[in-house]
Amino acid sequence: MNNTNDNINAVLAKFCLDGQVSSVRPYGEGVINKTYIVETESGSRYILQKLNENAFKNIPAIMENIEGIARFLKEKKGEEMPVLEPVYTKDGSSYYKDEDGYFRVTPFAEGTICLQAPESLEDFYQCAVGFGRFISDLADYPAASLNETIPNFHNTKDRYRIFKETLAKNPAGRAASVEKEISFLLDREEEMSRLSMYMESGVLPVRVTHNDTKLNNLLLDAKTRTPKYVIDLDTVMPGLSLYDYGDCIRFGANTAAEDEPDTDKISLDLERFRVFTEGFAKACPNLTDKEYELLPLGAKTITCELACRFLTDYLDGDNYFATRYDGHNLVRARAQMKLVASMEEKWEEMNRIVSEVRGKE
Ligand code: ADP
Ligand code: GN1
Ligand code: MG
Repeated sequence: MNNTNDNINAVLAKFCLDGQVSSVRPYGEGVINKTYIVETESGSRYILQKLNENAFKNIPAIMENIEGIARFLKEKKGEEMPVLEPVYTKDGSSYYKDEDGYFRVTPFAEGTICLQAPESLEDFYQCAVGFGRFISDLADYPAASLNETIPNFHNTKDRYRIFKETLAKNPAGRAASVEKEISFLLDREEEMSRLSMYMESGVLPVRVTHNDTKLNNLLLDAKTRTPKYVIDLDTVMPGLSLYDYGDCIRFGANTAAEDEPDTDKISLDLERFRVFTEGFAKACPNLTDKEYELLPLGAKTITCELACRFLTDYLDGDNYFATRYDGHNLVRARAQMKLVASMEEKWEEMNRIVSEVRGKE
């Protein structure tokens, strides 16, 4: 056995795995949970995750949501179900808790690929289909039964409140060095609060949404490059279609990585924006007129919201997102702000593309 330790083995021993564990290695590029790939002597592979208790205050509630969603989709879609079922412990639980924290196991999705960026327009179209279909598949899920795993997760207005509170306290003494970034965010506060208000007032329909639709939270079939599984279901909650649409645009229609330090490389790719919009409209056929109209604002809001979250975490001393170097959260925040600025430059074209796509539907 390599790269493992007694505790992880003790944890894995609680789950119903096929065969003796032969290796455990860190895996993937998630920035919230700790993810490992586990192999057994019989050749089965699994994903083991230690869940982040700082981000998630009620992990049993998350697992209850995931169990409910998996059960619902299995019944509705059978073999075609777009999520993975948890592996249960020998006691029949979908997670295990010890003094180190909460752990869960999922079968490793064999024959799939996970993209950190689209490799072609077709890939990005397929991501839109995958995440869009997830919303349509869950349209008749009993939303009221879902636990709110992170309260106010995409309440941008509330994200600004926390940002301003952190700024006032300035716990890491970094505020003076980021005045330009602070002004950038404050200048957009009113506009960025609009979607949260439309959600509260019923102008936009509340749907069951994923809420964390980075490309690397979707696994594509390696052969057909079509959507196979939506993963990272920790934040499935009632939300807006615009958040799921927006987060995908933010990550996948950016010409550079979300933490690119050279902001000259960052802009919104309008061709990708168009194909994603086409795929999302096809997969989510019942978007309302208001949802269509506000798709560009969805992309901008979620990007600015994340800029706000990254800068808040930087000001706070880097306690939420995993960072790989000093200043990583500031680099991320600046990258998101550059993408917002690019959206502002291309605002008319974004709106024109959305109208054209809508006209064809
Ligand atoms: P985080 O919340 O930290 O992003 P994820 O659940 O997204 O955690 O997992 C991190 C990465 O691990 C994913 O982006 C993906 O590459 C990989 N991964 C997670 N679950 C599976 C799975 N069941 N099969 C294959 N790869 C997976
Ligand atoms: C986190 O969990 P992961 O790595 O897919 C975060 C998202 C951010 C993203 C930025 C629960 O996503 O909201 O958009 O990082 N998830 C949570 O990379 O906070
Ligand atoms: Mg993830």
